[in-house]
Amino acid sequence: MTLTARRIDHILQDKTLSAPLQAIAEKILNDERITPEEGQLLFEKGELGYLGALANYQREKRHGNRTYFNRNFHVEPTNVCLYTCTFCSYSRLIKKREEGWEYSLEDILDIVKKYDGEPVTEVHIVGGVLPQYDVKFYTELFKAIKKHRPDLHVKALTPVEYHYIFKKDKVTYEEGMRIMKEAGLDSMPGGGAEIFHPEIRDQIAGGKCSGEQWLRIHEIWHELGMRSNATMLYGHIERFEHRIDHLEKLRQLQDKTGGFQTFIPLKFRNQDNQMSHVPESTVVEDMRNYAISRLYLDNFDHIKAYWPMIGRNVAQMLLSFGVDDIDGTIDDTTKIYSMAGSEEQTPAMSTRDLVNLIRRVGREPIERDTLYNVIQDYTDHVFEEDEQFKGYTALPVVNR
Ligand code: V47
Ligand code: SF4
Repeated sequence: MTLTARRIDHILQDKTLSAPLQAIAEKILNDERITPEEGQLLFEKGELGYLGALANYQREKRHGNRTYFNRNFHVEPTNVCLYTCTFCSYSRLIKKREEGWEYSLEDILDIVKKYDGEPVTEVHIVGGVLPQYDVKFYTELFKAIKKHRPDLHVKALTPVEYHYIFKKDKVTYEEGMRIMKEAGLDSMPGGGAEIFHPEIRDQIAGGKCSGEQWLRIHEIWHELGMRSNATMLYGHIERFEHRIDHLEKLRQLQDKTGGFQTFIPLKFRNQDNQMSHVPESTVVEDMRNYAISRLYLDNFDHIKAYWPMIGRNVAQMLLSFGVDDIDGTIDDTTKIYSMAGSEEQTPAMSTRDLVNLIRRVGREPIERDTLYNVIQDYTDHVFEEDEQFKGYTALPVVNR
């Protein structure tokens, strides 16, 4: 019997488990959908071991040991923003704008050009909202990137920016997303979702697009045959019912369009923002949240951990709690920088570091492109630098 099967068997034999939790476990093992009430119960009563075993069962059923990563780089056109989301360190800068940066199209192209010859497959563009970054700016930017490097996947902006620029330039969402597609936009990242429920959204992200508008822009994008991601910013002032409401809305839209690829839970970090007084969630709560996300979003292929925010060690553990994808800068050019409020003050890893992080917990690292086409299987790849450590990592006590 495999370890996963033993863990599941243990749950089913557990006489101390309440009847409702036993019933949910059976549903999950039979691939039946859990209800919002059952999701709520998992948040309230599901213990870490129970949730982990079930989420890992689903993860391995879908992906075996495969763990995906891609090589991308981030461009942030500006770190100044006219919105005032209380969890965000960018919002403070509007009052002292001179301390931030506001890149021109040429500045951004220069950043893109720095990666010429590097084996990156994706540029992720996201930042603050300012009036000069409008439909004209972004369509020219996407066209210019595509002209310079046609094979680079442009994953850019969120409904927060799109809602703002379409309103400002008086174009409908439908028209606007079609214009973006024609200009070269390949996919949309999952940001700006925060918590959809207005009771929380109005307090932490007032003024920017509503939950409904976020969902509608993704829906229109999916109807154009395109793909996107989704996130949830958790662990601040929301309650479990708001998380379930968020997950339920995503699940319903995914039933309708099938256009989401990946769900990324984002742990609220409390440094350098207006919510610094709100304590951060514990690691146990983080792991429970990832596991429940895997169980609830039965129509999402992938659950991703963004390691610069959650930390490498927790990301590694999450590979046994439903996560099958690890994201974060892989910088083989040794550029190091810091990121306020995140777990990692040096959020750059080499391909070798990331591959080894995945292999050390018995998983198979697969480099993918943005649309999950396999680029390279690193399971048995030998890096020159690792030759000397072979004996050490093969110790049974490490790999058990
Ligand atoms: O929308 C802002 C979040 C998001 C904080 O789609 C914070 O592949 C925690 O969406 N603590 C942007 N989170 C990042 C994002 C993302 C990241 C990686 C991959 C993908 C993808 C998307 O970051 C924002 C907001 O929800 N955020 N401030 C904070 N203090
Ligand atoms: Fe920060 Fe985005 Fe809110 Fe602007 S809209 S304050 S960048 S989270």
